[in-house]
Amino acid sequence: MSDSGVKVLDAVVVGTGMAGLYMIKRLNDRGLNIQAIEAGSGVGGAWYWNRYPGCRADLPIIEYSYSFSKELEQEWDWSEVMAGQPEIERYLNHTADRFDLRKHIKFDTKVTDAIYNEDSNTWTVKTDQGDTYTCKYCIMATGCLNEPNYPGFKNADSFKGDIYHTAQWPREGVDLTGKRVAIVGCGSSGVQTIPELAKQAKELIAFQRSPVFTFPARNAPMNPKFLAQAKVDYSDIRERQRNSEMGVANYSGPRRPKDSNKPKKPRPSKKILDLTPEQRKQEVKDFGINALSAYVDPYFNPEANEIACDLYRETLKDILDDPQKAEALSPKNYPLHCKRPVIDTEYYSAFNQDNVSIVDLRVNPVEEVTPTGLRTNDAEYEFDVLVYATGFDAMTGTLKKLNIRGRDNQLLADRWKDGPRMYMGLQTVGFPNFFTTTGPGSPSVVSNVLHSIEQHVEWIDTCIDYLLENNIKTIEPTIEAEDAWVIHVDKAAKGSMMTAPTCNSWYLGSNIAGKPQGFMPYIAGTKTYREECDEVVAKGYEGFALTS
Ligand code: N01
Repeated sequence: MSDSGVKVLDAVVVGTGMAGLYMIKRLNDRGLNIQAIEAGSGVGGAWYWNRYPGCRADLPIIEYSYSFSKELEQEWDWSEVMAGQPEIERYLNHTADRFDLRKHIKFDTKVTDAIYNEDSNTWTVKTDQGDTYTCKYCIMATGCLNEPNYPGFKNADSFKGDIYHTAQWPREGVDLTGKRVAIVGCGSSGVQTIPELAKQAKELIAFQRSPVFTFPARNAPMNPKFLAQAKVDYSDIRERQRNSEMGVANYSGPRRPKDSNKPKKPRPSKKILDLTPEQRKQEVKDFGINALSAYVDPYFNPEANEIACDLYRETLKDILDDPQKAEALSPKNYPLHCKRPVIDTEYYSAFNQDNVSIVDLRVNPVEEVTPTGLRTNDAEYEFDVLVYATGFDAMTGTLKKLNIRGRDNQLLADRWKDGPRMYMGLQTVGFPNFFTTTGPGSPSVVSNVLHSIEQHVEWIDTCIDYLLENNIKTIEPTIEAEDAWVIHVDKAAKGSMMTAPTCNSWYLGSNIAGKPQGFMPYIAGTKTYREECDEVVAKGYEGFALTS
C-alpha cells in the first residue's frame, strides 16, 4: 500500500468466472501480488449470474471442466452428464476454496476505470467502492457473454408486474407457481428455461422473433461407472481435446448403457448430399432430429444446408401437435449452423402443453409494453411476470462500457468504435500489458470455451513470466501484426454458414442495434490457434513490441 492509500500490485484480474479463478491461481502460484475484483457476491461469472431455471452446460461436463488439476479432476463427482448451473456453481466455489483463491478476491465491487500511465508503465484501476490499485498487468477475465441485452421496447418501464432477465436471475429464485408469465427471446437461454417455466406457470406466452434450430441434449444422470472410467481416462481426454479443433474429445466411455438399443448418431464425417431422400428420412427416423446436426456438408454447402433445414422443418410437424405452433417454431430465412448451436431438454414438448403458447413476432412485432403486459400490432397480451431471455451485448459490451484508457489517454471504446481490433484475441494496440482472456479474434465462444480459457490463461501467465524474467517493461501488439490478424480472422470465417448473407447473430454483433457488424470469434479451430500462439512465443513474441 502506498502513502496515498493506493494498493500497489503486480496484477489486477477483473472477474472471477472460470477464467478469472484460474488466472488468479496461476499468478498466485508464481508469487505475484494480485487483486481480483468481482461484481457479484460470489465466484462463477456466467455460472453465477445465469441461474435461471433450466440453465445447464451444453457440453458433456467431463469435457467442460478444468483440466489444470489432476487432483480436482479426481475428487469432484459430477451428478449429471450435462451438469446444471447449481452444480457448476458449487464446483467453481469448491475450486476457489480448494486453491485458497478467495483471499485475493474483492466481491460486490465493480471496476469503473483502468488507465495506463505511460511514465511508470503501470495501470491504475479504480472501483465503484472507492478502491484504487496500481499494477503492472491488467487482465480482463470478464467473459464474452456478460453484458445483458434488453430489447428497449417502447414504454418498457411501464409494466407493473415483475421483470427478470435470464442473465440476472435472482439468487433466491422466483416462484412462478400459478402465475401468467411471458418470455421474450428463444435463443439458448430461452430454450433452456421455457420447459422449466412451463412446469410452474399457469400460463406461459413465448414471444419469439427468430425460431431456433435446437437439438436434444440427451442429458442423463451420471453413470458412476462412466465417471470412474472418465477419471481413469482424463489425461487421454485432455490430450484428445488438445488435438481437436473444438477443444472437444467426444469422449463416449461407457456412457451408453449396455442394454440400450438406441442407435448411435451418424458419424460426423457423413455428408447429407451422399444420401438419397429416403435414406435421409430414415436417419431422422432412426436417430431423431439430432441426425441433422451430425452431417458435415451443411456447415459450408448451401444446397446441403437447405436440405437439412427442410428436413428439420418437416420433422417439427411430427414433433408438435399443433400445426400452427409447428409453423411458428420453424426456423426460416437463415441457415442451420449460422448461430451458436442450441441444445435443449424437452423444448418442443413444452409447446405441446396447453398452458404454453407462442407469439410469432416476425408476423406481429411488438409495439409497446403496457402496465399489464405487451401489445403487438394485432393483439394485447396480459400477464403477471415478464422474462427477458434476450441475450447479451456479446464479446465487447463489458469492455466498451468501462473507462479503459491506454496510451495517449485513448478510450478502448473509441479504438473499437468500428468493431474490436485485437492481436490473437489477447491484446490490442495502444494498451500495453493489458490482456483479455477469450477476447475477440480468438476461438473462445466457437469452441469448448473452458478449453480456450485454460489455453489463454496459460499463455498470459507464461508471457508475464517471460516479461519479468527478462526485465521487459511492456508488451503490446504491433499495428502490422494486429491488422494482419484481423484479416486472418475474417478470412477464416469466409464461406462458413456463420457469415452467410442471411445470417444474423451475436457473433456478428447484429443482435444489438447500432453495434458495428463483423464476425468476432476466430473459427480456424483451437488446435490451429494454439499452434499459432505457440509459434508466436517460439519466435520471441513475434508480432508484439517489447520494451525494456
Ligand atoms: O441469447 P441469444 P441467449 N425483440 O442472443 C431475442 C450462451 N448460452 O442468452 O434471434 C424480440 O442467443 C433473439 O431474437 P433474434 C450461448 O453461447 C449458453 O439465449 O435476435 N426478441 C433471440 O431469440 C448462447 O449463444 C448456454 O431474432 C429479441 C433471443 O432474444 C449465448 O449464451 C445457455 C429482441 C436472444 O438469444 C446467448 O444466448 C444459455 C427483441 N428486441 C446461453 N432482442 C449453455 O447452454 C433479442 N431477442 C451453456
